[in-house]
Formats: sequence, C-alpha cells, structure tokens
Amino acid sequence: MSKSDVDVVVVGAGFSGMYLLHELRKHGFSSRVLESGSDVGGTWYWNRYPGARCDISTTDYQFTWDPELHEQWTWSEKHAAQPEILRYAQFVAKKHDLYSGIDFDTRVEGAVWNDADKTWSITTSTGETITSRFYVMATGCLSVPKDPDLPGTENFRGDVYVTGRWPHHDVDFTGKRVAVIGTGSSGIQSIPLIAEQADQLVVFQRTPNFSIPALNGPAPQYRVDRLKANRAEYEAEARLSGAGVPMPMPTVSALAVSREEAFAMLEDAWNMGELQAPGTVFMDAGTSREANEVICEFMRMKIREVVKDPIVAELLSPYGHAYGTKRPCMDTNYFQTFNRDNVRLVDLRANPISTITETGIDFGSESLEFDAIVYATGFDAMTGAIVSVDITGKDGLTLKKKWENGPLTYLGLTTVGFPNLFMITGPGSPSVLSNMMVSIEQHVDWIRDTLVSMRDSGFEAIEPTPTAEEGWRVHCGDCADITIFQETNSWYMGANVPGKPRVLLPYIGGVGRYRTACDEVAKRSFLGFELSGSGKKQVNDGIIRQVQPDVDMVLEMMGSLGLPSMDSMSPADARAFSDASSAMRPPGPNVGEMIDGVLPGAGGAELEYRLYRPATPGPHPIVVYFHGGGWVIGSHVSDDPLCRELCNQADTVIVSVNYRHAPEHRFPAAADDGYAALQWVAENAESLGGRADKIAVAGWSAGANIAAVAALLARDNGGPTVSGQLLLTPVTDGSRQHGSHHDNAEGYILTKSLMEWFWNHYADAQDRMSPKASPLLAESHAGLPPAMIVTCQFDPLRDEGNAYAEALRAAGVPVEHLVARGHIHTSIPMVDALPSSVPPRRAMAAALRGFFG
Ligand code: NA7
Repeated sequence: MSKSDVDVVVVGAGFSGMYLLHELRKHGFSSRVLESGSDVGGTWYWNRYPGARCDISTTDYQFTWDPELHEQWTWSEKHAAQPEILRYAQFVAKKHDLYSGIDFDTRVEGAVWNDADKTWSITTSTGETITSRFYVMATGCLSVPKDPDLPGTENFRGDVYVTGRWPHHDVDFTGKRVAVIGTGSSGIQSIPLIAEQADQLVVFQRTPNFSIPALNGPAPQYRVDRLKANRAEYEAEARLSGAGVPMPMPTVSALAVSREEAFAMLEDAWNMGELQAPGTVFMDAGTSREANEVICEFMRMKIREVVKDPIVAELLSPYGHAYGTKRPCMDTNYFQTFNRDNVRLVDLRANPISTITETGIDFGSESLEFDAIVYATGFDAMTGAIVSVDITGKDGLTLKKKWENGPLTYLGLTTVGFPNLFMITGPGSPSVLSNMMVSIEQHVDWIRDTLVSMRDSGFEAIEPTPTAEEGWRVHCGDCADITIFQETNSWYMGANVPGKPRVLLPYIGGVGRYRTACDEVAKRSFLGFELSGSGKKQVNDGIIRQVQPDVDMVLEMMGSLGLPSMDSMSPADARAFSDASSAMRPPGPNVGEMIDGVLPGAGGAELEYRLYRPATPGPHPIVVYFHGGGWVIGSHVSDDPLCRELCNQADTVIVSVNYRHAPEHRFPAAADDGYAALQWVAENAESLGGRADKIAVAGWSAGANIAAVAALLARDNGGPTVSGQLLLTPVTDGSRQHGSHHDNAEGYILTKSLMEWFWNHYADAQDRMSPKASPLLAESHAGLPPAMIVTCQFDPLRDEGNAYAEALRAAGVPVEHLVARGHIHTSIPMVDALPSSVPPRRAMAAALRGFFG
C-alpha cells in the first residue's frame, strides 16, 4: 500500500482528529490526518485572541480516554485559557506520537467518491491526491470565521484583527484607538483585556448578550472530590447527562415559585461560576418563554447592579431573546468594563454602521477614527467547515448542493449519498450544545467501533438510508419544536450568516439520549444503514426514534419507577392508583366557573357531573364530555385539565359526566348513561347557561366510545341534534384485533392486555358485537354528526380509530382525522406537561369551534 493509499483520511487535528488518529492506529487502520494549521489544537490553535478561554471547567473539558493524563497533566485553573489548552493538546500529541501521523499546513480542497471501487479521492493544497476507504471530517463546529459582512471592510488602512484568526505574535493595543465589533463570547472575553491596554475602546454592539461571571480560580472542589472518589462514575454520568457535564436534573418550574425564591435559586447558580448552572435551575427554562423570562429578569438585574450608567446598563441588557437560546457567555469583568472612562458602547440597532472607511467607522450620524478594528463577528457554524471543502458523493452530487436547504444527516454522523463519509460533531448531533470533549469522544468511539465491525464482517461501504435520514431530521425537529430555541436568531439556527437556511443545527435532545440512540443503532445491526462489500449487502432500513421526545421521557420515567400494571390489580386498586397519578399532574388553566352537580342517567341512575364555563359572556355551546378509563376507572373530574383547556380554547361549556362504571355496571350501563346525559343536557341547555341548538359530544378513549355511541343513539332515536363529535383515541371495535393491537401491544402505557382487562370488565363477547359497544359495527354511519377523530401512532387503539374515521368518511360524514405522530394513547390529554401534545389539542379545540360554526 502506498503512502497515499490508506484506510482513513481525517481532516483536522483538533481534539477530534487527535483522538481518532490514536484509535485508528490502535485498531490497525492506516490513516492520514490533514490539518491546515501548523500545529494540533484546532479551535485552540486558531482562537488566540486576548481572554480566549474555555467556558467548561477543566474537570470536564479534558480527554478521558487516557487515564494517565489525569496524573500527568495538572490544570492551573477552573476555566483554562487558550495557551494552556493548546499546551495540553501538544502534550497529548507528543505523548502519543500523534505528530508523526499528521500533515500540517495541508488544506483539503476536494473529495470525490468513487462508487466503483468504494473509495474517496482527496486532493490537498499540496497537490497530492490521496485515496482512502473512509473519509472523516473532524473539522470542528466553529472553525470558519464569518466574512465580515459590513460595507467598506476592505477600505480600512489600520490594523485588522479577526478573533478566530488571531495572529501568533503579541498584539499590543497600548495607546491605540480600538473598535471591537461583536459581543458574542469572543467579544465578551476579549473586550475587558483590550480595554485595559487601549487608549480608547469603542464596542459596537448589535445584540446584547447574557453573560455570567466566570469566577475563575481553582477547579470546583465538589467536582474534584467526586472525580477523586469515583472517576469512572463521574465520567459515566457526564456521558449520559444533558450537556456532557454532570448537573442535577431540575425538577422545579420557574413559574411554581415566587420571584424571590426564583432569584435566590438563581443567585446560588450564579455563584457557582459554571456555564450550565443558571440554565439548569428550572425544568422549563428551555421550553417556556414565560419561565425563561424569570432568568432573563435576574440577569438584567445583575447588569444594572454593575453598570453605573443606567442608559448603558439598559443597552447592555438583552430583551429580544430567551436566556440560553443564543449561546450564553462567561466573562471576567465584561460589564464592569463599561464603567471605564476609555470605553464607549455603540448600539448598532439605533446607529447602524454605514461603512468602514480608510480611517475608521461611519455609523449613525457619527464618524470615528481608529487605529485598529477587531472583528469578533463569529463563525459560519457547524456546516461552514464541512461544505467549504468540495465534497462530491454518488452520482456527482455535492454536499453543498445537498445541504442547500439545510444539513441532512443521519445521527449527525453520516449523510445519504456520501458513503463512508463521517462527520465528528456534525449538524444533527449535540455538538455545540454540549461539552465538546464528551461529544467528540463519543463520536470517535462510535466511528471506530463501526469501522472495526465492518472490517470484521467484510463490509467495505456504509451509507444511511433515506428513510433513516428523514426519520432523524424529523426527530431533530421534534426535539427542537418542544423548545423555545427556534424563536431566536442565533448561530445555532444559522441565522448569523446571510442566506443560510434557518434550522436548529445541533441536536437538542441531550447528550445522553443521543448516545443511547447511536448505541442502539449499532446494536440493532446498524439500523438505518446499508452496508456492502465483498459481494454482499445488508440493508436494515428503519427509523431509530419515532416517539415524540417528551413522550419518550415520560415513558422512560415511568419505566424507571417500575410501577405495577393496572391489569394486575383489582378495579378498586386500579382506581386508587389512577386517582393518585392524577393528583400529581398540573391542574390545567383556570376557567370562568366550575359547577358540580347531579344529572339523571339511564334507568334512574344518578350521575355526577362537572360543568366548566368559560369566562367569556354566554350563552355558550355545550360539549357533553366522557372521560377515559376503559369504562372501569376515572370520573367526571379525572380529565379535569383537558376539560379546562378545551373549555377555554373552544370557548364552550363542557359538561363532564360520571357515567356508571364496570364491573359494577357492565354493558350497556355506560352507553345508556352517555345517551341519557346527552338528552338531559339538551333539555336543560338554557338553564345550564348554554345553547340547545349547539351541542356536541366528546370523549377520550372509552369516553370517546361513549361519545360515539351517544351520537349513534341520538341519530337513531330522534335526537337531540348533535353538532359534532370529538373522539380522542376512541375505542370503536371490541369484536376483533386490529394491527395496532399487535404493533403497539406493549411499551406505550396502554397495553393490549390492559385493554383486554377493560373489555372483560365491561362487556362479554356477545355484547361486544353490538354497535352500542363497538360503534364501528353499526350497520350504517350515514347521517352522523361531523367528527374530529384523533388517533395516535403508538396506541394499540390506533387502527380502530383510523377505521372509524374511514367508515364515517365512506358514509359521507365530514371527518377531520388527525394522526398524532409520535404520540401514545395517554399523551394528548397531558395538559401543561407535554409540549408536543399542544398542537393536537389546539386542533381539537378548533374542531369544536368548527362544529358550532
Ligand atoms: P458569536 O457568538 O456569533 O458572536 C458574534 C457577534 O458579532 C455577535 O454579537 C453578532 O451580533 C456580532 N456581529 C456579527 N456580524 C455583525 C455585523 N455585521 N455587524 C455587527 N455585529 C455583528 O461569535 P463568537 O466568536 O463571539 O462566539 C462563537 C462561539 O465560540 C461561542 O458561542 C462559544 O461557543 C465559543 P448578532 O448577535 O448577530 O446581532
């Protein structure tokens, strides 16, 4: 094999490339590592601006793969400065003889996939072409500085500096008039030091940023102690954490405590001097703008406490974005710097730069002269470095073209059409939302294991399937959708580079969940990948994550509690168990009024009901509502949060009915009670403050079965007129098995066996054939009221709900059928607990409004 003919070409000799090189050698793969810089270190090689530091504690920002390093290297402080981190990289490279495997000052200019021989041809700035089986982009997430997109930048005759390409010689600003443009991390770290040297410093700020004091000093003692006590356990916790640093899981909502309590909690976090601390005080910091605003208020208060001029303090205070949705910064004396006489803040939103001139900057109505301009204007993050190389995959497709509407990857590691190409910390992986060291090691380990596995099984090429890639795109979107990150124009969203597609680039589901997904992919015979070589092919098509991420968390949490299944209990115990669970959920919104009463059921039964009335002036339409619980458990108040929300959002009275339950009252008691309640409500609509001409039925699960049956009975028995039926995951057919009973038999809370337990309590085999138990079996569905049917992808009842929607449609009934992707039987009613369930409930409320015109 010639020098140019290797197993793996790696681009980049930052921490990713270094560790990968080590692992490739260890496992017998030949490799070439190509690095455009003149030394190892990547980010820490290029970013030499004054004050450049890591925001993650040195206890966490270091390699874990070589345990000897922990003895051989001692960090001098909590947040290591760039020179020390670079020295660390050099130390590791020397210790492991990595220098000999790296070509420095070598830029990759192009890479082309040759499908016939399953190799990559990589051309370099040194004129070489290297052929390799695998090609790994270890190019870093923040390595291509954004072009200064300001008019006239080329005119300036003074000194120009870009923070991400800082010169290697000492820069002295003593006696100089300096402009810094940009107030992200690089600006915020460098401004205090430049201010100490410069004669005059003008800071040009477009968007103020949140920053907490780094409180640099020795590494946090509690982390040092934990590491000493059990390093393996600490590292394992980091790998399964949210952001790659062990942090306690927040359990408190910022909205559930008083402002004083919230501020006291934030003060503790502030005093930790740890980047993740303020964002992990409250469980809803990343999902609720209102909750997040509590943190923002606290941060603004801190700015006001430091900055003496209240106008400057206000200008430095962020109002336009939620805390954490733009990368929060850590600083040493940043806000204090604006108390200095030689420092001025220019607000570019009020006074935009019109042009950079030969001698300075024209902005607003002013013109200022400078000796030096520092551009701290950021990077073309995450995708910039990958597409800056001309990468051509199968059929001449370039990666730049493929990603023109946003990056598409499977696991942030691979992309369809580009076999044997891997990205380390690529878009679609936690990357910049994590401690990079943890994410880098995880990716390198995964790639190494994949290469070893392929070699062992004789495969030469690996490529994700379109299904898997699309599934991952959807999953990343689902994770993003339940957060408030997409509201902010940040580089996380690509919003800092004009024309860049707007998409949340990193995976926001958390480091631990991500790792589990990657591991599962490998374990399930490379789910979502096509492997080929040596005359054989293995395609294991599929999607790794389909359940909505917040639903998944609920499932995980319930799984970890090891709760008994209700079908192993007596009905009384199941009811007590269900009531206890209901007591722990959020109560739902306030409504105008709630009245409890009693109405006549079938055969003289007395049924409790709860009426929910909106705060708006009536009379309102009325929805007769039937709760879920398999005809066995639950009551008129057991779906309280859902009823409250529907009442408000649909602006309707809800009458939730406690129909009689099985097994004490078997079929047809509940069905007859449902119809009786509907009749009573229609007859008493006006005295209930509602409208007799606008009555709908609604229900969830077995309650939706009762609602559907009530609509059938009303049609067949001469009224009352029903304006619509809202059926959430309805039971419609007890007579036979549907596919989803098998597909979703277990693992999604409502199980096939629990459903059978409910049916057994409710109706015997003969009765289940009755349309009063199984409305799908009705002879005709013609003439039924318009319906909205919601079915959930991972519900055993999905297919019978789908069948009911089809049956109604076939009978000419107007049907809106919403298939809630990634949801389970119990997730839609979880008000204020599952953000992903909000859109389906909004659609349900809209449907109710639609029924009433
Ligand atoms: P950032 O965080 O992208 O910050 C860049 C800053 O430059 C930010 O304040 C920008 O304002 C500002 N900027 C960018 N372009 C312009 C123009 N044309 N005019 C005025 N101001 C501009 O990059 P950093 O290098 O500071 O930090 C990058 C990451 O490195 C950091 O998050 C850490 O992960 C480490 P904007 O907010 O876009 O209005």
